[in-house]
Amino acid sequence: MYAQMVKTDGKGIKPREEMTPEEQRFQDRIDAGEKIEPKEWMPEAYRQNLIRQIGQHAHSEIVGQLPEGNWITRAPTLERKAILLAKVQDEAGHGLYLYCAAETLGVSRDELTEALLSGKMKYSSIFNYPTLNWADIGAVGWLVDGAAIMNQVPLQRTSFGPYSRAMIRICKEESFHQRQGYDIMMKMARGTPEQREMAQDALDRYWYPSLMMFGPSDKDSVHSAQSMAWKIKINTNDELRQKFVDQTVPQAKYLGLTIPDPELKWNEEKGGHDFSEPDWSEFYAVLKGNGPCNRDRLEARQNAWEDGRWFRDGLVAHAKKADARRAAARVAAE
Ligand code: BYC
Repeated sequence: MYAQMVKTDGKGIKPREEMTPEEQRFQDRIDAGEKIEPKEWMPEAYRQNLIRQIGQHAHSEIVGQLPEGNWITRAPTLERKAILLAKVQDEAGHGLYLYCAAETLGVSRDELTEALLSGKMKYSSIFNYPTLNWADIGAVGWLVDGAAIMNQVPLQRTSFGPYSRAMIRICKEESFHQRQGYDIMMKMARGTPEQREMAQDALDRYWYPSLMMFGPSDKDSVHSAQSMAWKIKINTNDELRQKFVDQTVPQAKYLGLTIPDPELKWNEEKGGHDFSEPDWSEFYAVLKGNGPCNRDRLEARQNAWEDGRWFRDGLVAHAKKADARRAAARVAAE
């Protein structure tokens, strides 16, 4: 209901016998692990689905700068400030790699931005939660970047060449981001009783929103089946959420913090933890625009877009003049 219905021929995955010979050849290439490059033939629904996922991923990187940017001026030391500044700058770079990858599919960055600002395209639900204090910056790095890495490492093997190559670069930087968050948490968790309390409170508030980052449970995921058949996605939402929980539990234990889930326990049989699902009604409310910070985040992007208009116009005017000069020089030389 809240999904952009990218048409996959009506009923999800098309059976092989209903595919055209071109579609069959395309699927064979995917199954053989080949990368698809921008100029090559691809089904229109594959192209649209990629634009949707890469575009939303790019928007998440850009909007994701806002909650952390909020703390650059208030970082507790010069070193923490420099580290946070570098991290936020990295996120801008990630957004740019991803917008470039999306552009190779024939959509412009202006179109993607307009779709974000009009609410047609989403960005990750997590960035609609506020960063109230310095411990939240630790929790964002540890949990949010930790969840992002869990999702992004397999995406390095995604079938679309430019997306896969962007993910390889992004993943290198994300591991540094996660470690800087964990380092802040370690300082706080081993600091004064008040600092420890702040670290626990940040974990309490960020735990379930971080679990929501992986998307709805598999039974409610609209795009997973087709996206996985096309290797746009490599794992299901629930598979990655489980891996994230299993990875994070010992990290919380090491910090001496408690994950806010009384149901959390090791399940020997499945070789993973049992845990409580997030409140999905909250997730859908956030997706509909009713999270704590949705309005602020979009307003900030809208203002940035308007404030930058003179600069974009200047660049286009400059490029046009340079083209005209080159054309005139060519004519003169003939
Ligand atoms: N937030 O069919 P489903 C980061 C939407 S941040 C908002 O399962 P799909 C970073 C979904 O788009 C992480 N919307 O979808 C870290 C769909 O609606 P539409 C960004 C969500 O695509 C620190 C509908 O719900 N990472 O990197 O198969 C600092 C149904 O879901 C969310 C990526 O974007 C959500 N959490 O699976 C800065 C990774 N979850 O589009 C930045 C790439 C679901 O039809 N993306 N929805 O309107 C993916 O791997 C997949 O798109 C998802 C969702 C796993 C997120």
